[in-house]
Amino acid sequence: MKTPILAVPAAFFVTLAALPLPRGLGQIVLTQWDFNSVPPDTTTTTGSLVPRTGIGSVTGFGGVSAGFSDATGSSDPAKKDNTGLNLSTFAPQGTGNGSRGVLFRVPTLGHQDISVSWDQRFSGTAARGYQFQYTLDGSSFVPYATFSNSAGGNAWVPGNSVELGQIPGVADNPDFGFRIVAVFDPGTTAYGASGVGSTYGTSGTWRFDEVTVRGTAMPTVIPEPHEYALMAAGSLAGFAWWRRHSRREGGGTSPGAGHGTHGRGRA
Ligand SMILES: [Ca+2]
Ligand SMILES: [Ca+2]
Repeated sequence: MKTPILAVPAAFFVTLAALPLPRGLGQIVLTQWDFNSVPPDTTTTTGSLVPRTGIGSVTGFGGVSAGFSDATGSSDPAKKDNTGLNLSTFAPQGTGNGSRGVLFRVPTLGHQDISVSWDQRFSGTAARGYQFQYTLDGSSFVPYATFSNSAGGNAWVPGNSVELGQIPGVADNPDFGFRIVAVFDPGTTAYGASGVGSTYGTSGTWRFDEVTVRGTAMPTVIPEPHEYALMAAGSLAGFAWWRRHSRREGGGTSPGAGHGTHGRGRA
C-alpha cells in the first residue's frame, strides 16, 4: 500500500492557500464616472450615468436639473466626446442652503481607506460655495468639508478630494454615499457667485467629471508562525481522523465531501 505521505503536505498547503493574503499594495479605484457616451458619439449633450469603473448610482436632487454637457478642460483623458454631468436650476438666492446638488451612492464592501475625488466646473453665476457630505445609512447626511471656488467663472476646479479613512462606518458599507451641495458663503445667508463681478442666479451651472472613489482592500489577520504550526497540526489530526474513519467505513470519499448540490449550475 502506498503511503499517503503526499496527502499530509497537500492538506497543509490547502490550508495555507485558504489563508488571506497580506493587505493590498495600495488604493484602487472602486468606482469612477466619466459621464461619456459608450461608445463615444458626436455630441456631448449625450452621455452616461453608468460608472466607467465599478458600481454606483448618481442623481441630481433637491430640484436641480441634471443633464450632460461638454467637459472640455476636465482631467478626463478622453480625446473626443468628453462629457460631464451638468446641473442647473439651483435654489433662489438666500434660500435652500445645502439643499441642492448631486448624490452618488457607492457601496464600499470589502474596502477601507476610502477617498473621493472629482473635477467640478462653475459657471459665472453659479454658487462658489460647495460642500461634501457623506452618508453611512443611505438617508442621513453629514457635512464633512466645505469649499469655495476661487478659480472664477466658467472654469474647472480639478482634483477636489476628501479622505474618509478615519471616519468609522465608511469602510465596508453597502449604504455609503456622498453628495455635493451648493452652500452660502461662510457666515452669510447668501450664495456667492463664482465669476468675478457676476451675480448668483438659479440658472448657473455646475459640471462634474472624473468622480472617483478609491479604497484599499480590508486588512485581514495574518496568523503568527505558531498559529501556522497549530493549523498544520490541526490538518494532520484531521487527516488522521479521516484515515481511521474511512478505514472503518470502508469508503473512499474525500474529507468533507457531501451529497449537496455544487455551485450554481443551471436550473
Ligand atoms: Ca468626461
Ligand atoms: Ca456623447
